[in-house]
Amino acid sequence: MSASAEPIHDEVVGGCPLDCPDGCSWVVTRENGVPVKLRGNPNHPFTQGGLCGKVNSYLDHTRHPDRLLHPRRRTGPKGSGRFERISWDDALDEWATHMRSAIDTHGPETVLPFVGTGTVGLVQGPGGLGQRLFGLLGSSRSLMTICSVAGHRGMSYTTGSAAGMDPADLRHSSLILLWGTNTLTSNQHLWPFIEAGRADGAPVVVIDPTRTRTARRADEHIALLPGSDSALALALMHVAVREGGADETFLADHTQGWPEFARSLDHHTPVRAAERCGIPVETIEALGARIAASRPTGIRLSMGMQRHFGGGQAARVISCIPAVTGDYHRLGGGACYSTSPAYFREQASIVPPGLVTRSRRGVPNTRIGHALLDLDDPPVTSLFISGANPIASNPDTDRVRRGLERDDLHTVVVDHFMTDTARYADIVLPGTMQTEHFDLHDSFSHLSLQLNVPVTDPAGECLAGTEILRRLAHRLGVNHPAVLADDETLARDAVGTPVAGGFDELLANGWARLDVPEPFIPFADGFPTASGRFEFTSDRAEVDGHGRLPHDVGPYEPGDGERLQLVAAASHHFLNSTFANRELHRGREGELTVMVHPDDARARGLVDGSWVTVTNDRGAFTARLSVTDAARVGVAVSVKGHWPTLSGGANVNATVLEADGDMGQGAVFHDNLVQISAASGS
Ligand SMILES: Nc1nc2c(c(=O)[nH]1)N[C@H]1C(S)=C(S)[C@@H](COP(=O)(O)OP(=O)(O)OC[C@H]3O[C@@H](n4cnc5c(=O)[nH]c(N)nc54)[C@H](O)[C@@H]3O)O[C@H]1N2
Ligand SMILES: Nc1nc2c(c(=O)[nH]1)N[C@H]1C(S)=C(S)[C@@H](COP(=O)(O)OP(=O)(O)OC[C@H]3O[C@@H](n4cnc5c(=O)[nH]c(N)nc54)[C@H](O)[C@@H]3O)O[C@H]1N2
Ligand code: SF4
Ligand SMILES: [Mo]
Repeated sequence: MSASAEPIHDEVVGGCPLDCPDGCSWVVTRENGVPVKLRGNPNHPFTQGGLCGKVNSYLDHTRHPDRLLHPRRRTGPKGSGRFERISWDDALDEWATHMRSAIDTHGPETVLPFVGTGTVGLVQGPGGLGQRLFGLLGSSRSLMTICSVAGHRGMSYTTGSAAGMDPADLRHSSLILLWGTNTLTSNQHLWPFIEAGRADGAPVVVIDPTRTRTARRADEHIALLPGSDSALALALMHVAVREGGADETFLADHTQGWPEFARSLDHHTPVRAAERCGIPVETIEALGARIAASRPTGIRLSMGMQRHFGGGQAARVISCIPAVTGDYHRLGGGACYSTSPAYFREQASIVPPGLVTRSRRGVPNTRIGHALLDLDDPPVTSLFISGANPIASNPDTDRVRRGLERDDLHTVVVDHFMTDTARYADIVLPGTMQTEHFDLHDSFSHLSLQLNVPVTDPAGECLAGTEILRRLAHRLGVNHPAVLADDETLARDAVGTPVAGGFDELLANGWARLDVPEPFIPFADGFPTASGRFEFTSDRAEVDGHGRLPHDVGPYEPGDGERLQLVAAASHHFLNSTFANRELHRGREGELTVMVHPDDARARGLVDGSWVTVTNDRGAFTARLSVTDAARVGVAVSVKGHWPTLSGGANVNATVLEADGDMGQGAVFHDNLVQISAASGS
């Protein structure tokens, strides 16, 4: 072989686009300009060189034979999946023509952009994509309620920010509480930091109704009833105070309303909580005493525990624990729900203020059924879905489906695959993947920004979401420069000043730590609340209808001794419904399964391995039964993400209630009573 035939290799740093706390930085190796290898960035302090089992094969994802490569127009009934190939010009002309006539007839709020979490990039994801164009048009605004809003709202009343510590500082904790998080599945790059804390003597306690793979690796697992976290946390503080764990100096100097809150704890005895949580009194006594004695306690709470009717209040209550013990001021102490508020400045600037305010009607993205079936002033008649698969991921599939079936609704879906949702579109457009477009990423578990530059041309005729909307804007006659800005400009606008070296450092390194102190003791100079103190009492919460004091709010559907509480959280091998159409991932994950405790199976005459029907008055799905004490009595356990069309027609969300949680109209995915019986014919 001649020397000139030697392949040329280069490496480009980018980042994972997925809605995962870890926000990994990755390195793509190219051979003669073609991506051939993908690995975690060894220089990134949180990624530490590894990705995850879901994403290692991402380059295969980009070349998957089922990938959408051309625009398509539907030729069969909605849902049939029958489409024909059309040109980009035809697709965009048809969309623009329809949207203009919808706006003429009903006004701009008839347009609903629904941008999901397929990518959470600040440019291509829900924070940025289309915000400027749709803001300028005055269309309805999609509110990101589906994931984490209740917890953020709950903590805003006490600490003022959900970024209550750097999760990596759990390595400095003396006691580690993993509260409603399946870390080894949905936040796995945090695990080495937890192990480092454990190696230094910190016990790891998992508080989760299910014996997850994380719970199995912990020193203690507290399997409380779903939706009872506030009761547990209040009782733990009751015990910790009684055992002398209150830091009176911190409480006097840095908090508001402590005497009133302390009095309210009197009622929250371990005996009372034990009954509400379905756990032994001794468990609560022992953990309360441990919290009193351990300086500091580090709490990683996560989204699972707030997907309940009382979820916002639960986050508010749990955030009180490190205030009682003064641990917010100690390295390795505090409560971190999400580091995303640490990035607040740049998220705010992706949409110039003048372009946000023209949209008046906010539509929670958990309530797409309601938006499509109930709104009539004006009705939604022009729907744009990008990066979302509501037939798989939204509550109450039947309502979502009926909404999408409406004859007078024009739907455009941008995705990578013909998802269950795309089948209902009038027009399906092929979007670029992460190796093909420009983006910028924050994280909800660490403190750096990741830049992603395209490393290859788009597959087929795929276009980035931003480019699709620029082309649509031209056709709608919208020529505002902020709307037509290119992707790099959007990213530059978004960065503002939060990294020390600015955008150029990001361009050079692919990632940069936020310009925040190291170590990160977020409340060392005061809490970002109205008083500057930690607010046990909150006038604002009272005005908002959430009570002056943090308190216990029960589930919407509490266990009734007969039906089971169904919790369906993150699967290990899918990311929401992403990858759930891939053989590799489906093979590892297995079929849709529901776990129940042996006592609950016996009471219903159900046999391990048989097919069962899981029902309530909202709908039903069929699953394989696994009889195991990993599920506690009274609770059924499944996972989110299976595609209904690949799982017998329905997944868990057929049974989930489409309703608002207590705060921020958050989702109530895990607040769900079901009946389980043998599937007919089995
Ligand atoms: N592999 C994988 N990783 C993911 C995802 C995925 O689908 N797969 N999804 C991503 C997304 S979008 C998000 S938002 C995060 C979500 O990840 P998490 O924030 O961890 O949320 P969940 O997976 O919903 O639930 C986590 C745990 O909470 C428990 N839980 C449910 N109800 C309660 C309760 O009332 N109290 C307590 N204490 N625990 C409860 C569940 O049993 C579950 O083990 O993960 C991200 N990472
Ligand atoms: N039962 C139950 N249901 C849940 C949850 C639960 O805990 N339990 N969790 C909820 C949570 S936390 C979330 S965040 C939601 C997630 O729900 P969604 O936001 O709907 O996420 P996905 O279902 O993964 O669908 C994302 C789609 O985006 C596509 N995609 C990926 N990248 C891009 C891109 O760059 N451009 C475009 N146009 N498309 C792209 C993917 O192919 C995929 O089809 O699900 C919720 N659903
Ligand atoms: S899904 Fe999460 S863990 Fe996996 S590569 Fe992406 S950010 Fe990292
Ligand atoms: Mo999420």
